[in-house]
Amino acid sequence: MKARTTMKRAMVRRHAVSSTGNAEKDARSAVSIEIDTTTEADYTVIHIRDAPNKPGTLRVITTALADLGLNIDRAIVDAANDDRVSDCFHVTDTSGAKVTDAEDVENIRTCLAMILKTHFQSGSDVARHDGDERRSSAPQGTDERRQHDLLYSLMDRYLRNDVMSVQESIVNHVEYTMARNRYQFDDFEAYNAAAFSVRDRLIESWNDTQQYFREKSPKRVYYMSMEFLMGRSLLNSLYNLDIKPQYTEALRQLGYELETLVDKERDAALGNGGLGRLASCFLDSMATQDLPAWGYGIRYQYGMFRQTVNDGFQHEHPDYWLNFGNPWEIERPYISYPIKFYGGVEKQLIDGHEVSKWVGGEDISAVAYDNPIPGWNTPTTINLRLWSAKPSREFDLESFNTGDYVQAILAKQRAETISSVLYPDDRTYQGKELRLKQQYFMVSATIQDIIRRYLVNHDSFDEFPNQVAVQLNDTHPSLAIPELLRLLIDEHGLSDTKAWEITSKVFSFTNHTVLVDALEKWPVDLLEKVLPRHMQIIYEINWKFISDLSQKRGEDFALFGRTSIIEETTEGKLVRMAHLAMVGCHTVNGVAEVHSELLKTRMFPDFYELAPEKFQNKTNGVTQRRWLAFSNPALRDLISSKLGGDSWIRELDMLHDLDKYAEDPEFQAQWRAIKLENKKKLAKLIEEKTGTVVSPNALFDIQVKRIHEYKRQLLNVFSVIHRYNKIKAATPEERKEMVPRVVVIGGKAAPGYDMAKRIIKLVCAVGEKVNNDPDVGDLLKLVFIPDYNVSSAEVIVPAAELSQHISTAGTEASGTSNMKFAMNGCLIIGTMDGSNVEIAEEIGKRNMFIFGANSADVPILRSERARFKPPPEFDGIVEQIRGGAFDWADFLNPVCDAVHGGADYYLLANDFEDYIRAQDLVDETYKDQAKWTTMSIKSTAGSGKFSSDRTIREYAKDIWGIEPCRRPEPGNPR
Ligand code: NBG
Repeated sequence: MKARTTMKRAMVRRHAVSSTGNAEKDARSAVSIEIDTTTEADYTVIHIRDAPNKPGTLRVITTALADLGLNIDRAIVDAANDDRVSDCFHVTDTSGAKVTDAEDVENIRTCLAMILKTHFQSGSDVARHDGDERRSSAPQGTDERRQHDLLYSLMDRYLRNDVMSVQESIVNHVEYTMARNRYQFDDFEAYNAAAFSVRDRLIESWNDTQQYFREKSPKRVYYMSMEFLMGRSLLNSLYNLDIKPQYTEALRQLGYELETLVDKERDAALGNGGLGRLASCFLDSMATQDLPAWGYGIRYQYGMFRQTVNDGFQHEHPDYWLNFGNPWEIERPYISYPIKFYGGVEKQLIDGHEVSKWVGGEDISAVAYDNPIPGWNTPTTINLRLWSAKPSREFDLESFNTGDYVQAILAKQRAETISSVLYPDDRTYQGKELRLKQQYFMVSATIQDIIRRYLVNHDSFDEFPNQVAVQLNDTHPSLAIPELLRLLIDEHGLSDTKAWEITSKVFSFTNHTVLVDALEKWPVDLLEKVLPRHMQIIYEINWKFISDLSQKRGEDFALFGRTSIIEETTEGKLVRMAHLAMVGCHTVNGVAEVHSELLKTRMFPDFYELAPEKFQNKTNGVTQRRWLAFSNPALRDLISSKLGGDSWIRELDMLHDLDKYAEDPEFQAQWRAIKLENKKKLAKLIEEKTGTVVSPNALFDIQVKRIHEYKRQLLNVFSVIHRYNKIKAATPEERKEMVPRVVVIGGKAAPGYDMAKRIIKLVCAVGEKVNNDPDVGDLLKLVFIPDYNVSSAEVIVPAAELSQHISTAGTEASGTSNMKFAMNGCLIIGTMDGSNVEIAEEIGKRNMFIFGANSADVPILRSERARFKPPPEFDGIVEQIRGGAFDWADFLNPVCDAVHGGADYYLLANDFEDYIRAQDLVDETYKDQAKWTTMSIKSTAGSGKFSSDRTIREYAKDIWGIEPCRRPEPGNPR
């Protein structure tokens, strides 16, 4: 018996065609089938000639032959022209013998003719575009040409998305990818198999998109970020690929609920909060708008820690998100780049030129993991490339040669630490060496990858700025500037001037903070040790910058000191990363209008004066796909029913039209019914996570975000205590008039942020008291929802009726959850800070609950706070906490100290009364459900501006200079 040969191993050779074969021509498809039993000693040869070049033909034939019990030993595919193909198969029967029996031959021919006829008449398979690549790269030699044709024929169609095919692909993954029994797999395995089968479809789309980008070679944007807070992928991919109904049904028939499987996925939590989530929303918008874009970041082994809260104390647990595999990524072991640390710089003479060489030190490798990012309602799938640190091959070899095997293993472990953990602090920079190494690791691998891609079709760097735009998500990746210079000068031999000319046209930088103190600075000593060559380059950049400045402004040493990239302090010199970014980038932008103004006036006034044209605003946005259409499907359907379809999911401004229905009682009733259902789901989640039962009929009031003093969760707790006191003091009659409220607070505290942890404790302590007080009942509940993350946000946001964005004015750069809440018809109670200001412009202040000092007044109030007399209510609450009303008085004292006795940096006491006034107005308004619903509908209607699609369009046009590049729809001619 001959071993069965797979198609992939088929030998492709030309064989003479027998003239003795009998041919049958089907009139409709004009296929000729000849079966030759004489020419070859060991094989029966089947010729199929002049078949229409329809995708899937090869698979249909090979499946039919297999069904007939034939082994295919060789296959020759000859796509003579674009319309017709001729295939030839050498086959044997199950025992490995040639088929000669006339009846068998006839049977084969009839079956093939029938099957092909059906195939050519049906129209279900979708052709993949061969693209220019096929034509241009088709080899000239006959054999190679045929191998090429065979490959294209084998990959000429997309996977089918009917229920049967989906099931087939799921169970195939159960068996062949996960090696599980086809009839016995649990929910997690079913999730994995479904995810792998979706990934197959993503890969097809990804491959074809990348191929199209390669052909068209447009200018690309590279979004570099140390954080991507992606959340889950299954549902998002199913929606974006428009295959959710088929998967739901396919799984249902197999005995699984899609909804249950969705919950089996671990969040990809490679980010802290707003900055990382913004990066993920941007990827979605770039893909949906067909931009030739790439995301670049780090594949942390441990993402954002998992938070548990025991007795009110936060505990951090490692996030083992990769332990059970990650079906969404594609490992690319062959895409790897060397990354160096430490060592020194030598001058070498090369071709008579003195060149700097970074030598010695430690070498590791950065290995690529690709994560396909599908767009919505488009054939485009872009890539998020995350780097993982591995030991370099050279290093291993060295250790092997010196016989130090154990050292080699230890070095391997050391190398891997670089991408092991995400730093969980989103605002303070601790100057840790490992963090610096992470930044450089990401930056260097990315820039090397960008250069490699560019050089595929360029032989000089002249076109580089016309082909490459790099966006730096905050200063974290700003070492990319000296790294590009280093590679251009030291590795590619460009002059300093030329290299700078190119570099200064490539990068742009987004700032995400309002506080000058929060800007990233690295000690020169550390940079010099870890990246000696980069430190030299930074000095050169600075020297050039200061020289230019002195030409323009004369010897203004104070100005030099303020703007220099190097800051001299008593503890030593520091590199100001924001200044490096400012000097090396062609634009800098803030993330909301007020923030961008603060950049000019408060944070970088000197730079603004020197180069006002560099400064821009790009108000943040969020993707309405994940945050409204997918996480709130009932609301999506209701909106679509009024807006004549779902085009608004791409053009969010269309939501304006909902204004018409804001007062329509029937629409309002539907709107409220959806909210109620969403609240029930959240009530269930709250009970599961905290054990507290809350009534879905209460007003759901939410504040979920990282715990920070500036975000003022404390002010929220104070108002809860105030409410509690009011309930306790009220008569039963008065209590009947009160609006029941569920206050939900959630968010993580940085592990080293003591005050934030005490605030969590206070929330829990107050919750403990209030939730168990029989006088209070359903009138008030306060719950701290642990481990707030993207997936819990997908349940929380659609259920919220009121959400709190109450930072001290001038402290929150933008805030983005406010946008998600508003989109979902949630009213905002907030200060005139960050993007609240623009939300108020769009939705109307009268549809929000605005309170508090404005950002212009804050500095004055702050300077006067020692003399400020807090309202008696406020003092009373402080005394209550100090006096042990919620127990833990000693532990909670520092929290009180921070807002009392002239401290109160974030002005809680100043804003308290106005905040309570706004809260009272919330209650009053809620009593009038028609009015509340009108405001809720108007919130959604006014949130069109806050789509990240709009933000990305602005970046593309004003900063990156890139255009959409959409590959043709599969199945449509270009
Ligand atoms: C955050 C700001 C938010 C802003 C996001 C996204 C960081 C360092 N900054 O206000 O605090 O919405 O960035 O721009 O995470």
